[in-house]
Amino acid sequence: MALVLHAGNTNKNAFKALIAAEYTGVEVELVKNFEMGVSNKTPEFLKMNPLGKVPVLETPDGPIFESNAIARYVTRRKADNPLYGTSLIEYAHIEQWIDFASLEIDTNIMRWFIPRIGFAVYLPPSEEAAISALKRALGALNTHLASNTYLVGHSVTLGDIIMTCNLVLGFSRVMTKSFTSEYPHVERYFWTMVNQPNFKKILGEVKQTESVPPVQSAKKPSQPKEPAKPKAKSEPKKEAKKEPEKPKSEEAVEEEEVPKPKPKNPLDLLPPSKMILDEWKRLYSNTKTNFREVAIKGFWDMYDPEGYSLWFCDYKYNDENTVSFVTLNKVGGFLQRMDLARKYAFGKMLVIGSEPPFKVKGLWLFRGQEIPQFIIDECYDMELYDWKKVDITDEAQKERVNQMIEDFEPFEGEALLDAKCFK
Ligand SMILES: N[C@@H](CCC(=O)N[C@@H](CS)C(=O)NCC(=O)O)C(=O)O
Repeated sequence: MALVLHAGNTNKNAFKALIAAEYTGVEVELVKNFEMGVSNKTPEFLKMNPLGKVPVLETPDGPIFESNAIARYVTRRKADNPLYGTSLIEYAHIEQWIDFASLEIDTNIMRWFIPRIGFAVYLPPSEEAAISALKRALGALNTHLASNTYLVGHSVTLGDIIMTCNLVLGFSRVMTKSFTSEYPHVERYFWTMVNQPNFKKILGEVKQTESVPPVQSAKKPSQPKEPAKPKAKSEPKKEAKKEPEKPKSEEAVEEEEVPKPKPKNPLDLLPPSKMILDEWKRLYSNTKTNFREVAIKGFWDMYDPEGYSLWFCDYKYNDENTVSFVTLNKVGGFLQRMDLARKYAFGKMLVIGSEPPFKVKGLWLFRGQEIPQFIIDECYDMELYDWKKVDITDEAQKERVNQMIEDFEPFEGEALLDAKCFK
């Protein structure tokens, strides 16, 4: 008889056991008609998991909660299982990666994602700390995957299943391509995993998010709902184990997210511009030599002063920039948060000086004649800088633009610690 898994069909924690079941052949079925906030708050459910959280697996020997424990159980029901490695040391390494996936990857993705969608208080320094811890973990994972196809050994193990399920939420909700491109081996690993037939059957088509969700105001914790009325007998029964759709972090989240028609960005309503931002970004990225003659000249040939404006920014608190990596992380975090403006902006951020305190100065190209209001509203870093519109009739200012685009050194008499580009 199949083991019954209590969770909705978009729960990434439930996917762990369902994928393990595909590999081991152990029969696991999602419970029928599960309703988040109702089914998991009944007295019967609370006897299985006093926290009222999902997933929970019913077994002939009693219930199990905590998704990793459930996935381990489903794996170990099949003796001599390659999902658990072939030696004690492989077993230990699989356990190591399971903990890493949970404590270093999942925790930080959640600390980034959950406040953004209003299910916890949004605090910019906490978000910065979460992103920076996540980057550290992804860096370490990337290094490991540079010389390993799988986390352990030469085939999929439970470590890969749990890691991938945790990454699914990151890739599909907060980690944009510009964020993950720093970790090419993680990208290769992730896309290989989610396209394995046993993963794909459960996860469906996975798509990488194009933007980080804008910060929503904190939501009140959801009240337990009235239990759902029994359904009429004639109603067709849902399939127990159907193909999950888009992965979501928490079904509670999914429930409360009422899809609203996306309002058009006012910048899309501006008169069309002859300047195609992506063409400039491509030219910038593809120019490897003769930068001045090719990229800078190309920029001014393309530049449309009616459709776009250029801005210098100057960090207001440079005297606080006493530690190089903290300063670099601060700028990295800013660019990360500008993700929502990718269609409408290009930027260069210079970290200047060979000794602390470092100066942070930037150049931004924005669609329209003003700094877009939605960026000011959504990206708190904007107020940490003084902004000045570039006067392109002033040759000195134009030359400063050129130098910032091309990472000219020395910049205003000083060496560059780093130059970051937003494109
Ligand atoms: N560490 C747990 C996390 C379980 C969890 O947070 N479940 C969420 C849905 S993904 C839940 O049931 N939330 C409902 C609640 O908090 O009442 C696991 O891996 O199973």
